[in-house]
Amino acid sequence: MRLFTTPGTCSLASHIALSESGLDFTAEIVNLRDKTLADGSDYRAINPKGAVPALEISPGEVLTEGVAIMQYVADQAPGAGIAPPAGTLERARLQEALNYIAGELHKSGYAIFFRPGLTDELKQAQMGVIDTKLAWLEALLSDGRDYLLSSGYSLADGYLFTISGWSKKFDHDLSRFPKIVALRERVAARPAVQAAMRAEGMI
Ligand SMILES: N[C@@H](CCC(=O)N[C@@H](CS)C(=O)NCC(=O)O)C(=O)O
Repeated sequence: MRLFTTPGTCSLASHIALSESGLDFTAEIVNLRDKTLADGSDYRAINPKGAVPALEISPGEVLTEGVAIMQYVADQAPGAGIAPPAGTLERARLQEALNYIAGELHKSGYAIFFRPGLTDELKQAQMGVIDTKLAWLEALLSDGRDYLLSSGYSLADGYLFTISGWSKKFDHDLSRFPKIVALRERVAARPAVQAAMRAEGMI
């Protein structure tokens, strides 16, 4: 399989999932500015949406959307234990967390910071939006669990780690969410996470 990824973006979450899975894959770096691959070819020939991540499962069979990619990967490697079995309530809890991170935190939250020409006023207002979204996850962790699912580490933690990593880039203060900060430290210490970050030149 080939993962199309860009360092510093949301595709790190899919890279982490693949790294945790133990499946065979290669990572291809996409230049998102001009939508090209390392050999200069047009990335949109792989993913017409022009966004990362994309996973080429076999020639011509390309899966897009991070939440779909991560769960496909987890289901190919059930022994890795990064997603509860399909059909269980715990799997629905995983989908609940993934959907929240994708829709609320990623696209309606942090992604706004990437908009060109964002004024300081709008940036400050968006910090408040993100704080509200993070507060729900902080509350979820208040029962003493180490990860977003009470059953343990899952795809959702790799995704939260990836997206909340943008706080540093945009001077957003994460210290008001100590349980999320502690979760981030646990995720960062995982060998598979370090391998994915190293492969993307992030550490
Ligand atoms: N709905 C997609 C969104 C992916 C997305 O927003 N990717 C960003 C990087 S974090 C991207 O490729 N942006 C460039 C573009 O859309 O042109 C998913 O969840 O996978």
